[in-house]
Amino acid sequence: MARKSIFRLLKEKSQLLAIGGHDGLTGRLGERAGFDLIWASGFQISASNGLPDANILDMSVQLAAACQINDAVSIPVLADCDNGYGNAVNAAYTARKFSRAGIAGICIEDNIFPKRCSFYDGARRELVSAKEHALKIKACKDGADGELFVIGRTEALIAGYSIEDALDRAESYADAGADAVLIHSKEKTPDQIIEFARKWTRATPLVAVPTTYDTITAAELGKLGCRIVIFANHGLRASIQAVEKAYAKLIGAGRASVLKEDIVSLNKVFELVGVKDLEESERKYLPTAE
Ligand code: SPV
Ligand code: MG
Repeated sequence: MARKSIFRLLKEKSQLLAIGGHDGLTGRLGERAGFDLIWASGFQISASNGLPDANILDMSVQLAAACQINDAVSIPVLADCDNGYGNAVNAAYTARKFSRAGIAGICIEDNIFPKRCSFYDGARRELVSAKEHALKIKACKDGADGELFVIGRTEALIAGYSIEDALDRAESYADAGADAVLIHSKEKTPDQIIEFARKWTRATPLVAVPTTYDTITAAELGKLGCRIVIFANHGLRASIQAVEKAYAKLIGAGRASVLKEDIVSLNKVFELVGVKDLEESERKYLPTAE
């Protein structure tokens, strides 16, 4: 069955929930849990390479990870394409490559190149001008091969700008043709997002990433007009905690059975990666001994 587009899913459902992934397995677990989209998270892809989220990995590595997820799932993949890996020319090429690879959507943020993860401390964050980013979004829409859902993301609130500045930026990204606008915040409460959403008058849907303001529900964000909610990195963080605990137990006990209650069975892994299909193919296509 053909994979549904994000445009189509947004017509069918009032809200889409995305879960961060970085490879085929994390994508598949997200699909099985019932999420609508897999967010090919730059943060997670970087972390899974043991690297910070700072444009250290290049576009082709992010594309390969998004393709790995795309191949493992049948729901759409929404790829975090950071700042488009350069200027509007780089971003247009990014849009073409991701769309040709069958990735359903991309998200482009107004951080300068190289970017730094929204949550890292340090020097005042610099953004490209609203005009430059709006043109970048237009370049992505024009550069895509076929239907590509393009999210224009503003880091205005992350960079310490006012709600009004964030609204101005978001409006210019909507005017430039963004299919949705992601408004990001690193506050512990959702107040900024609530104020922004209440003042948002465009028809362009909003996207929220409730990582730090984590008590608000997706349903509450939906009432504010957030048609897409991205739980960006929770799989990664759950697995780091689980693996750290298991390793500590194992090295302490020196006996694998100590982890009986903490790990899935081998059969569960076999099932997740499709060993039944492998066996079926072997029966069908490999010659049997005479
Ligand atoms: C990511 O998952 O890489 C994101 C979301 O961009 S966040 O890390 O919250 O900025
Ligand atoms: Mg990111």
